[in-house]
Amino acid sequence: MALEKAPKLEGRLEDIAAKPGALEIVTIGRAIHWRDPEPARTALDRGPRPNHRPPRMLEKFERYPLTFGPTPIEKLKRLSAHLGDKVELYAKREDCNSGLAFGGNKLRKLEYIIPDAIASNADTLVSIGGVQSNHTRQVAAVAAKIGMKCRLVQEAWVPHEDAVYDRVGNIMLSRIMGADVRLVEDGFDIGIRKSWEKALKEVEAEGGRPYAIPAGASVHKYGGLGYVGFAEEVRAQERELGLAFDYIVVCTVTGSTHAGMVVGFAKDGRQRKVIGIDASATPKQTKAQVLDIARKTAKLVELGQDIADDDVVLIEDYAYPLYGVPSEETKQAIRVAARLEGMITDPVYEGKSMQGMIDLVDKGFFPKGSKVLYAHLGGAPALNGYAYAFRNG
Ligand code: 5PA
Repeated sequence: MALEKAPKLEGRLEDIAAKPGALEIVTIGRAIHWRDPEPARTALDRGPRPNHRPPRMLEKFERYPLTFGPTPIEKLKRLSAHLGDKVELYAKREDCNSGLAFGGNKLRKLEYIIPDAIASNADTLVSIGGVQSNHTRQVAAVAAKIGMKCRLVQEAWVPHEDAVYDRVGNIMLSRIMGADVRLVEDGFDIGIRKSWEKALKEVEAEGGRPYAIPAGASVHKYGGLGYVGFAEEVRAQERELGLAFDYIVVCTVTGSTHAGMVVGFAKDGRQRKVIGIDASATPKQTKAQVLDIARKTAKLVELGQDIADDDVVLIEDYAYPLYGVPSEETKQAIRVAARLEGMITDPVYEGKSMQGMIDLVDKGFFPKGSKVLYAHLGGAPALNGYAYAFRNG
């Protein structure tokens, strides 16, 4: 079959090339390529777009844009109706926040961490997670995008049924993006891990310049900032939409997503309306980590008020049977959200917070008429590792 001819664009290309900072045309054979003569002037390098101004609480922090901008909020009309229209459910689609390897919550966090990585003169991002970690996949994508190397430690956090669990989904994407992926046998723990510290030393011993990003980008000095920004973004969207959310539902594991929200929503007194759904199955440790990150982040952004123990609301009832293993109820919640809204949640994180939200609506936890915002934090690629669980849909 004949190749399609290159489109005739000469006239238009001249116009484009005349503009300052425009693309330069390079002809190689018959194909026409575009080259940016001033890489520092691409839209992303120029920094936030006008509709993506830094949230006020974060003005003093440097941000490296990795996301499209404010994430959409959509009404979950059919799911609300299915639950008897007792409350109005909405979703903020953090899962659609970026073109970087399917996006997700870590990109919002990494926007405030990457400037530090670049300033440190590192050449390798080093991070850790389970075999199907979404976080490590997003670190791999960012490393590719900014031209750094990436070393990932993938621990055996989850007992699994699928033979290809360590070949598909997130880990496959990280491999495709060129990350150096190392599997280790250690089990689940959200704390600082020996295997990760070892990887940092190894990269150094090999002559590299590592930059350390802990599990979930959480226990990092800037790990909580991204989700402070989420709260400010929600406030701006509430003004536009002419409504206010009574509750925000968030899945919690390594803690900086929830912690950032607590600090961000403390600004208008809504921190206890952030309902964390634990998916770690080690809730004591997770809650302590959320509190610690929230307190440090509050200082960092000069919130001007203390974070109390009770400001972190973490519901422990839905993480069973284990981290990374979906219960029958979690699988059912995934099907319900998929069949009523076409919205895909995963068996490790969002399926559990979806299950939690549905159950809390059923139980009357939210007063009648409440507006509940479900933070959809991503994670769908992991579904590929759970084909057996969904073999019949
Ligand atoms: C993750 C985390 P926190 O870790 O900030 O509490 O976020 C929980 C969470 N939803 C919620 C999705 C889709 C997530 O990926 N993922 C981790 C990973 O390694 O992917 C850090 C655990």
